[in-house]
Amino acid sequence: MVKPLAALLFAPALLAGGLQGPVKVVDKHGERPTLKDAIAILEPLTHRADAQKRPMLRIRTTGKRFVPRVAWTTPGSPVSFPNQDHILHNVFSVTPGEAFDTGHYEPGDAPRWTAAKPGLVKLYCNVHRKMNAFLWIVDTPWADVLDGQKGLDFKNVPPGRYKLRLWHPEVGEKDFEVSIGEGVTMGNWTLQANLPDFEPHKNKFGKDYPPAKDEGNY
Ligand SMILES: [Cu+2]
Repeated sequence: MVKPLAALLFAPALLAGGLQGPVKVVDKHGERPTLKDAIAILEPLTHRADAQKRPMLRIRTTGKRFVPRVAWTTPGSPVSFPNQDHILHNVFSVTPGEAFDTGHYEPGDAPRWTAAKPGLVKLYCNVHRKMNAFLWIVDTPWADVLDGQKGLDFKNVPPGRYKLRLWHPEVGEKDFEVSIGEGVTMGNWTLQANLPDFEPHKNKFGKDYPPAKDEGNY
């Protein structure tokens, strides 16, 4: 029986679907043992599902790294950058529409920022050339960083058509269209990692980073 579209539009809360299945990241050495830094975002194509405001997302600087390196939140939700090192950091983004600059900040400080619009924000540190992080701003309730998991497991997803976006720093974005029915819809996805682990970038002034005295400490 064909369901009238109106039923899908107005009754999604009554029907609980789901999307599950393994995700693999493969490179020239074969399948990677972990999905570290992979993220999955599920966006409805056939109905609206508004993203909720999220609690404070903390992206720590520790050991001259951002932790987590890949994260997500929603437009208007707060983000902070606690400095847990014993040195100064300076987080910035030059992503169009999401540019910001914390300036230098001390150990123990945690400057705050709020994302405006959906998209990928690339975060760097103006002091440390090799620090990078990726923050997805998503306008959907369904997003998940896949670290420590074998694959997707989205629950409480109303039936309908969705765009599934899978992303990893060394893969880029791969989009899939999926139809989710009542009950759990299964799938499996393979991502090819063939981009460099570290994308070269300029500092916040658009210049090359000066040679760092402590480059050997990474
Ligand atoms: Cu830094």
